[in-house]
Amino acid sequence: MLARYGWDAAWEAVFAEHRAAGRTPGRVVREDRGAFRVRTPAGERVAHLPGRRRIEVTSPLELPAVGDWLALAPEVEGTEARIAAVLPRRTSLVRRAAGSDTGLQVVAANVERVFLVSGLDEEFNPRRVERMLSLARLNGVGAVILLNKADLCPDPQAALACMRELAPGVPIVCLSALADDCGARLGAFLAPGQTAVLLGASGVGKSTLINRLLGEAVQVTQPVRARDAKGRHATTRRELFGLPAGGLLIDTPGLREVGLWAETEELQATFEDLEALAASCRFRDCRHQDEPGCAVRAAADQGRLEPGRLDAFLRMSRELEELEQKRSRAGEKARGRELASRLKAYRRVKPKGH
Ligand SMILES: Nc1nc2c(ncn2[C@@H]2O[C@H](COP(=O)(O)OP(=O)(O)OP(=O)(O)O)[C@@H](O)[C@H]2O)c(=O)[nH]1
Ligand SMILES: [Mg+2]
Ligand SMILES: [Zn+2]
Repeated sequence: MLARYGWDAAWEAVFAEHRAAGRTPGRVVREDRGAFRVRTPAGERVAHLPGRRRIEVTSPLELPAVGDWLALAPEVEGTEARIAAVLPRRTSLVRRAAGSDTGLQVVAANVERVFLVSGLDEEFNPRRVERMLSLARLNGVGAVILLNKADLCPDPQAALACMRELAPGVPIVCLSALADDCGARLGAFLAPGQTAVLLGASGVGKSTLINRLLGEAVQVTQPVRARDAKGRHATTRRELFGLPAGGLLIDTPGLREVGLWAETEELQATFEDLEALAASCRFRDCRHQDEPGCAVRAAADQGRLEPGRLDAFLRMSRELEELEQKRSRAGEKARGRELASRLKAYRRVKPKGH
């Protein structure tokens, strides 16, 4: 019954001690003002965190998020379920919360894949896609680029070509959520029991896509502004849906900004082409800004590296550096490191078949 929601033998093994204690597994499908809607073998339940003393929470990252598997305490007749524990995440998509310097947020837990959605009706913003792509990579979650609203674009092939260049090796799907058979186009990325999350600006068509895949209008959608094709933030909370075809898909509110969060070394790893060039820089710790003998800058000057890519890298390094400074200033460096190692630990536990 829970297999429908992604439960498997590996989860059962992790759950053994909870099973022995009489607890029930359940998956968070939605957060509701401090309470959680959880899918359990007995159907959907509302679950609450117990008093602070029962679960030690030192960071928002430890709170349940949509996609998490929980251990629920044995039910007392007539009461709502109580959350006893959050099972260790296989993956999590963590970002810096909008408008916050250091606050982190789990966008989705235990996802195999993230769809980075853009609308081809708005001005094409490759940098935004690049940032979302970095976010996915930094979190160790496989990305698929989804170019939606192909029906509104005079030349979808050009957009597709540009994207291919920007993101070599990343699968790209170009479609119209309104006109195309979305199940057929996305089925390969939504295998039964696997979970994916939709990420993108407001108005790009995330909820429209969910409704098409569900076969009914469950999610509210809203037309974009005629003036600039900006969305109106129709979706206000994250929610996980079981699709009729067997996959699981999480709808999210439109991103206002893509908050990166990572260690600098990890950022470098997401720019592999840059890293290869950097091996020839004179200084091992070259930051490719104004150091002499910088092979990266030389490549950009000679047109062997797209200047926009170097700019994006430098911008993100700066952002991460500032973030790191703020964290240490607030005396939170140690905690940041601890979180970083925990994030790495999550990533080490890869889902089976990946
Ligand atoms: N022409 C066209 N319109 C689309 C397509 N996909 C979505 N739309 C329209 O775009 C508007 C915004 O779609 P939503 O699904 O609400 O967008 P969203 O990404 O969920 O936006 P937020 O919930 O605000 O983050 C709606 O009017 C949809 O009908 C498409 O493929 N083609
Ligand atoms: Mg929406
Ligand atoms: Zn350099």
